[in-house]
Amino acid sequence: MSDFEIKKARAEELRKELNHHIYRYYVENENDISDFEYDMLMRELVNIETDFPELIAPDSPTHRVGGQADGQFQKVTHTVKMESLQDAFDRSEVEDFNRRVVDAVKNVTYVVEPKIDGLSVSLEYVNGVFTRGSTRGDGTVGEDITANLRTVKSIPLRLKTDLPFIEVRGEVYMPRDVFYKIAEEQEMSGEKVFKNPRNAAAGSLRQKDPKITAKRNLDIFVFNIQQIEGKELNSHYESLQYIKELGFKTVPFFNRFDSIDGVFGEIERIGSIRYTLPFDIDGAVIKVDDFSQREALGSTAKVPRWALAWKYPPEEKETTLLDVEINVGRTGVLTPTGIFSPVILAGTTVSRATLNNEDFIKEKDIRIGDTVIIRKAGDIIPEVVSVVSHSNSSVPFEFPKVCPSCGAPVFREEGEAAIRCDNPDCPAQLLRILIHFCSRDAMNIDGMGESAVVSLVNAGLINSIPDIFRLDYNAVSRLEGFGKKSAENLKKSIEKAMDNDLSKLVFAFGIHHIGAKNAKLLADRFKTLDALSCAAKEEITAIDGIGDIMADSIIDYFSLETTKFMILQLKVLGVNTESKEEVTDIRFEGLTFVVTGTLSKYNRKEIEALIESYGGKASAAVSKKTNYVLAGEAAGSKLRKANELGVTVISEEDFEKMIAE
Ligand code: 0OX
Repeated sequence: MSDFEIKKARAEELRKELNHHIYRYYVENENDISDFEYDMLMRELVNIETDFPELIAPDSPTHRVGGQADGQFQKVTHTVKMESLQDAFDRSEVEDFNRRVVDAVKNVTYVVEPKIDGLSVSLEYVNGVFTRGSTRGDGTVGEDITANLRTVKSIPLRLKTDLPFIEVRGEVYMPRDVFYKIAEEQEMSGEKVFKNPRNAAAGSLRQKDPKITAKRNLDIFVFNIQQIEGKELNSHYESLQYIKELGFKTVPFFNRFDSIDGVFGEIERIGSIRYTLPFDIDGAVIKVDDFSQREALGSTAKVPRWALAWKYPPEEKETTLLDVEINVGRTGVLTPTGIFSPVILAGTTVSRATLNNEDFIKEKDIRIGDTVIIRKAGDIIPEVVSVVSHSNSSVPFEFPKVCPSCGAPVFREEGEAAIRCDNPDCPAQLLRILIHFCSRDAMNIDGMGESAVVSLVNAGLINSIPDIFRLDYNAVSRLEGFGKKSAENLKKSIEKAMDNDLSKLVFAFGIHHIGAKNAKLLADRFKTLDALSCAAKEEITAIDGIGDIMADSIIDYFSLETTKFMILQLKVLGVNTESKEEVTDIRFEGLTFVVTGTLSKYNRKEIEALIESYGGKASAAVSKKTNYVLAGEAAGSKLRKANELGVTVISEEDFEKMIAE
């Protein structure tokens, strides 16, 4: 045997072995080898694939860490529609559904399974190998997210049986503990925080770079066979058992009932364990089991007549309002938070909920000592639903007349629900201002998330915006939770932020009514902070999109002595206060390129990025709409198609001339 043949055989052996361990661990929750042994096997396979890239098979577990970014998601037309479900919110709707079913078919058996709150995807396998994964999209057309789905460890890359073809459907989700961990990390680093596990799963699956998806620890439950060749199945229950045999992780439980009372019992049972599950479910799905009965029932234009989704109402609990805490936000708004006797709600202990504003408290007549009903909106954010009873001694809640942080009088502007403190030196506002200043959409200072800012302010190292740019990094490195390395990294990110474009700085100031988009308009128009800070109202309102209220707010902000002093310090410290006019060359705007074959100077990612940097679109498929096919060495079918359709074919050299012109 040649060296290549030996390596080929070994790579196959390693693939099988690693895929088996991945299945044991991620599907069956069993662990047969140590992490070290696993890493050694994986390293051996990576080495072989690096030496012989032609040995990289579609079912190689090396795809699990995320391959090259594809740039964009291709459209996928689903041969079998990915139908949605009819929802039911009360008992009578389930009874109506059952009546319609039993009127049409005899001796019905239902399968009831939990409804996973994630994202529906389709997985296709040709001869047992995972070939394509796509989103549901609108049910008919979704997007190809194969590279991202390969990183989901419980999705088998090769099935246990080499069926000619199978397409299954499942729900990709993020386990709740993973979501809380990622949300905490996002909060720490000042990034935008995912709202709930479902959004987190959606955001992770839509990543352009599969390496990021790979880090998100997504999981899947498979619940349907969309198409199959090479196997006869007669019922849903049978097919769920079969897909389990193929190596998929099926919905965690599915039970059969031959009466609607049995179905109601199961709905209740699932409801009672709902919050003990480590993932979110938003209902239970009731499905007719027998495939021939399903066929007789058929589908409407939108949903199958043989299935129904029972939706659980949000869990509500009674508790006592112990206190109302008033927090002062970045713009000086006082927000009331209710402090309650702790209760477990949707799986976590809740003891705080926002009371929104003065009007909300008045409308519901919420008083300290009240017995209230609370729930979690979208199963995440706690809110007060209603007051059950006032305590004997209770009095209506009075909103404070002075700021709880600085003691300055607070006021409520006409037409606004918010009560504000407008003392620019208010310490509570300072904290919020600093957090906003450093946040991602503002100055984007890595390592200066909320908790870092709080630590630095509490340690007395930062008392104003300019203090950020004169931080004593030795002192930072001695603070708990920082250390030398983090202090060095922080220094680098702050130095980088000093060079930010003016628009970021203007947004970072947190001027009332000025969002990121308006900050950009202002920076583009005035070019320097000096020009903006002494602009006349008419000059400001002359900008399309900026009205009177915003202009007044800008003028008020820049006329404050504290603002003037801050700008002076920022300039002395070397913070950029000018607009960096980016000269963007968009010579390829409106043009679509398809790259095929091997180029001598660029890999696929680099050439596509180059096309896009000039405003062009890099597409994977040749069509009549393609403007240029950039063909390299050994170009194949795409080049043929371009010639057939009469699309202009250019060489790498032609392309370089186009950008050099
Ligand atoms: C779920 C889930 C979603 C199959 C045919 C109609 C709807 N989110 O857990 N959908 C379905 O069924 C599809 N089952 C589920 N368990």
